[in-house]
Amino acid sequence: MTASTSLKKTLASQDPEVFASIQREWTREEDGLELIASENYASAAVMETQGSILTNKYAEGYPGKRYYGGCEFVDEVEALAIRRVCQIFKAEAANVQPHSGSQANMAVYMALMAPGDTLVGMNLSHGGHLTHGSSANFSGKLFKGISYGLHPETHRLDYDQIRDLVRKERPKVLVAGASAYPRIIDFDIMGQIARESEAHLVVDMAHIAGLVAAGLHPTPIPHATYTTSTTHKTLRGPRGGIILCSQERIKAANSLIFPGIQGGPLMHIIAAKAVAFQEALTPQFVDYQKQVISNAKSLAQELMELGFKLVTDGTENHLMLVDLTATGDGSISGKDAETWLDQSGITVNKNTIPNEKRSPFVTSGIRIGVPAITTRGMGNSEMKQVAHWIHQSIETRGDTEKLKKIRGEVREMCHRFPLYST
Ligand code: DSN
Repeated sequence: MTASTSLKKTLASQDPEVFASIQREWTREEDGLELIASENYASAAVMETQGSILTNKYAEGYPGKRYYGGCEFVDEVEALAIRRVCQIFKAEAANVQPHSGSQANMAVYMALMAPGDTLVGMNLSHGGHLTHGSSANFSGKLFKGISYGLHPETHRLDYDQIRDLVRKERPKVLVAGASAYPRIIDFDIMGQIARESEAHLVVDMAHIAGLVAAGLHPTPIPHATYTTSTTHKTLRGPRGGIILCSQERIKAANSLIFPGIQGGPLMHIIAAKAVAFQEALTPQFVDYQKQVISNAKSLAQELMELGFKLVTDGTENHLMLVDLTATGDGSISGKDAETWLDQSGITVNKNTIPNEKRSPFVTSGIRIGVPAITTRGMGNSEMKQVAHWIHQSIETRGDTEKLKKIRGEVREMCHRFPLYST
């Protein structure tokens, strides 16, 4: 038995409590429909790398320029990760050390702004992200966060309104990107709007990075001063962040990540990013992303045929937003739907919708994404079934017996699509 195989067998005997929680989570993921738009199933190779011996190594600095000895092998994996991610996105330079998307955003903001400078980003309640200038987040505390919303009728980005706002506020940074927007974002126009007002465009492509990698969503790279992303959503890698930019801009980003805001890089995660990036360079990955878009369209279509109202009446990416104010008498909240669906083995998150009247803890919508169920092999015909289960679960209005019955059917279908075959 090698050292690495014997390591795998130690947890159950050494720490049965943690082991049991992991087993329960395994069963939950295996038995249920994971429809959280930001989640996915990393490959076995990615997970194996995350659990590797590289977790032991301190490597503050960058390949070839570390503050510790013994970095020759972690240098190799970090250089591989950088090379592969630049190849995927046709970027000149990359930093693969951000522990998260949030830290990637913090670094690029600090590279471009001083405290108190103005940042314009998408309103959180319209589908933006906390790190795009929310007052609850560092981005709205260190900087003056001003937000743009969606067009009040079309619920799409209103580029004229964004241009007017940027002209008026003269921000240092305009942020494009969203965590709950079902349509293509025009990065070309966003770049023009930023440049016209001498602002920098920062694109946070965390949600759509996999689609961009596959050439199925327009790339932000030529338009943005910095592009950031997480690596675990549609990109399907380990949990973490990246920054992409030109050669000219990488020095500032590097020194903001380390020593600016982070200490030692997570070398086991960086190695796992390299593994995921290699996966993203395969034709199978492009096929997967095509299926993600196709599944999202099928699910959206079926939900609409069942009478649900979707924000913007459809989707062009991996997610959709159900506006529950148009369901029945409008009394069902996002929180109700999330709870009932959970009891059916269908995991979604409650989500604010444009012109939201309820609190973010209750909301009037749910966000549904298909990256995870597409990874496990489900296709267009399964999407129709999923739509019916969502409809039936909400129709039960919380009847536990009916929800239990749906849960059994969901489990049965999930077992036909095992998560990991080994
Ligand atoms: N929490 C992520 C999401 O669900 O969209 C964004 O960081």
